[in-house]
Amino acid sequence: MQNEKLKLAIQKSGRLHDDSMKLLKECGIDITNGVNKLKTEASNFPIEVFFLRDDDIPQYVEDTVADIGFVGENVVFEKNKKVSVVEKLGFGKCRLSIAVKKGDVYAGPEYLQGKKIATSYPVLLQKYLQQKNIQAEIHEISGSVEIAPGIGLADAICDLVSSGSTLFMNGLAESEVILNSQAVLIQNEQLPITRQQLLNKLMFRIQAVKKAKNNKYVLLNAPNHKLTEIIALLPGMKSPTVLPLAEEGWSSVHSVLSENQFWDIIEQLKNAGAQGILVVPIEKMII
Ligand code: PRT
Ligand code: ZN
Repeated sequence: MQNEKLKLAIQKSGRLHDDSMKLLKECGIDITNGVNKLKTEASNFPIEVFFLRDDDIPQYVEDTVADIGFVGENVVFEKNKKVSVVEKLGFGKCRLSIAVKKGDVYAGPEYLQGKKIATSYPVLLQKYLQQKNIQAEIHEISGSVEIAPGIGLADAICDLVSSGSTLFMNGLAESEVILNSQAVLIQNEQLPITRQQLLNKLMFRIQAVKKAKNNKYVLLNAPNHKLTEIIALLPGMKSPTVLPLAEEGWSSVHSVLSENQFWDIIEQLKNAGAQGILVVPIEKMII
């Protein structure tokens, strides 16, 4: 169908909103209208964007109000709706952790036996306690979970942590991580084929953006007698590009390095005689 549009749900405001909008922009998708509306359209890609509370996104995707959504894994697993996780998006990273009062000795999950735990994640917490064979009382509260131990409402909490400063400021210590989370793309499990094709197009762009972020373009000068040794250090997309320099006996070598091996390889390249090493960010990477 020519006017077919993919319906994407993202967080209206909050921690995932800006990164969700940024990812769309990096994928070359122009969202022209403001976000004060419930939904808007892109001017250059067949997509409609719905702005919603993050907690509602899995339900809307299950109900086909939206075809896909960007939402935290923590919310996806807690809500337990019939949706598929398609791709990790690399932002909104945090962990769901148990925290106890600073000074309390936490030697392991058995500490929680018979205790009161405050959380906004009762499903994930219950699952964890069951796995560990612990009986505890779960107090579900929707916000400011971190104040619960201080006001005598609970002995421990189970909440999201990123920097850890909220726990610190409330006299709590992180004692156990029960889930590592980041934003993911979810989809309805029965997308019509035309929507699936649009999603494939979007996925192609998202993956190109993600690969580019995880890689750097490296240019360096190498004496020709060291070329074999230097090339052996470089993975490249196929193999490195080698071009002769104006100066006799030297070449310019271009390659792509992944973020996680970057510093190790740069050091080895320098030791092998590489000079004038330039490292450049990559905008998109299509393999
Ligand atoms: O209005 P709406 O319901 O859409 O938003 P919300 O208030 O429910 O969610 P929001 O915007 O706070 O978070 C949206 C998503 O961001 C979460 O579902 C997580 O996937 C992700 N995320 C990443 C976080 C954090 N990091 C985070 N640190 N969500 C919440 N926090 C909170 C945490 O609950 C605690 O209160 O930040 C505090 C701890 O942070 P640190 O840095 O002090 O450790
Ligand atoms: Zn929410």
